[in-house]
Amino acid sequence: MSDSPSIRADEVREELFKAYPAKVARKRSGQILVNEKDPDGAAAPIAANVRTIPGIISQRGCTYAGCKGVVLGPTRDIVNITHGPIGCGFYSWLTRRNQTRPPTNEHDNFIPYCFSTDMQEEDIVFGGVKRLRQAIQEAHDIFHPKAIAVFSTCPVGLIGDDVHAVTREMKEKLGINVFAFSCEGYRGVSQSAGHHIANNGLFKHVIGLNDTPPAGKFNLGMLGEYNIGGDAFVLEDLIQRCGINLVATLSGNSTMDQFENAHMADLNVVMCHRSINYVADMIQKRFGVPWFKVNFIGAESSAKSLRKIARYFDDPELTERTEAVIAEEMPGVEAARAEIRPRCEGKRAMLFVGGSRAHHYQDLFREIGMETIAAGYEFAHRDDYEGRRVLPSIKVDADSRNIEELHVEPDPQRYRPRKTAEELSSMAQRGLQFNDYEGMMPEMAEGSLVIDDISHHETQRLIEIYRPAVFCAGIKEKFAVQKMGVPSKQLHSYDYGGPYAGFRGAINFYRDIDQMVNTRIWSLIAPPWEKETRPTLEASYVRNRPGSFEQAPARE
Ligand code: CFM
Repeated sequence: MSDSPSIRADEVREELFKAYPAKVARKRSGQILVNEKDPDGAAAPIAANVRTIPGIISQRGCTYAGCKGVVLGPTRDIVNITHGPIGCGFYSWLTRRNQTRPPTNEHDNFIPYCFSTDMQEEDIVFGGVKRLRQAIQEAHDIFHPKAIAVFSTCPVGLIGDDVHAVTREMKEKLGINVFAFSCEGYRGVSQSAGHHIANNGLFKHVIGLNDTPPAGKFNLGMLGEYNIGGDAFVLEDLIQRCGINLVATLSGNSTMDQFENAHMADLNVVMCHRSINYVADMIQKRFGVPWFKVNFIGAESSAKSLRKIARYFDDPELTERTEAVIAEEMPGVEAARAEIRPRCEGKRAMLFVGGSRAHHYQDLFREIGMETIAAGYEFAHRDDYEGRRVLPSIKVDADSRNIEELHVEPDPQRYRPRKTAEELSSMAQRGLQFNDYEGMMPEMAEGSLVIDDISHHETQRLIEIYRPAVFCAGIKEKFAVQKMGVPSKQLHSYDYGGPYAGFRGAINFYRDIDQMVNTRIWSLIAPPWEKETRPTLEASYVRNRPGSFEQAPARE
């Protein structure tokens, strides 16, 4: 292995800037940090949720993707119509592995379909509302769905089609819920803006429509879980075995009915903070449902999260059942760990993903003895890096101000605090932190690298210098990375693998990573730098500090 503890992160950081013009280097210097924490554990401020530098080759997606694909995409019984040229619909068609399981084949499942208005030049010139009206009517006549949602793409915003007027009109005409999202791709700096727009739209048009009290004794809402690779199936099973009733998930394996009833839960737990924190806050403000952050990625984290939920409901029987479930699951996890850990121990991982997983998956790597030496999000905000403690100090720039902030008040009839202020504060004193997320950086090692919106150049240099055992990213980077002789695990789609959530998921992950980092196949690929002659940072390590850095050897 070439992993050397003596590679200095500050030198690597400087190295990354070298290829850039001064202005670019200056901007990137705020987004690339060597993790340092002050005595009370607070991380240094990072520049995040800012515009990508044109031409830098970012991993990011667009606002439309965040709204249509991420938040609404996993729900099976809404017909989601992309209003725009066919490409936007086509490229967001079945590209995310959000699975769903309708109770029978007779139940609606529109996920396999791609609905688009297929705008043509004529529509761009004369306006596309006629076509949109027609598409909604057609979808209604053919599929008779419970609801239809419309998603605006860039040209729709540019020509000014009033999609909301059309959906209001069609809602009236058809007698079903029809609503639209102004989530044009350019609307924000990344897909993150799309999450916010989706959260707002769901809150305005869907959540709270059905006040039927849920049947369970302990009623839970799961926010920010999208059933990638079947994760939600694992979690639904765990939750049900503990004796908890899942009222709604936003939005893995979900239905429109669940969204309408989501405000009737007695507790909301948040998995992916970035994509759904707005809904969590708004439900709390209007309906009185408290929320806290959980993490079901990693066996230890899963056990901790289940116990946290049991503590909230504070019922001896529930606590007992929860402990029994954990006790059933743990031996399998421990056996897998005992086998795999010795083979993975000490190896190094890099994680550059989305707005949540670059943090959560560090727990899974830690469980098999692997260290995360560099990590970053594509589009997260400072609170996801540094924790929600920095929220008051985040400066809202023009791009964020562009996204509507809903003003939410307690509902005069339906606001029902699930716990009194005293109960909440006594729970907080006993370690149940509500409305909180500690962020990624405080949990990462001092001296590790944290990089926001990583570029292709930086990816390549990091791999050349550190030669990690695995590089976790997405499909855009995967093959470029593997051509350098380093395995790449997709943490968006899980490649063909998963589920990775919960205990069973942890075992799947250990096994997949074990195979990837211990296969001999990578030694058969000659990486480009082995042929390089120009002086490089890694070469200078060999020169200046003999023994501190081995030149990339063939992996044996
Ligand atoms: Fe949340 Fe996600 Fe993520 Fe995300 Fe995503 Fe995703 Fe992701 Mo890809 S909602 S922020 S916009 S956990 S699609 S399921 S894997 S980038 S880290």
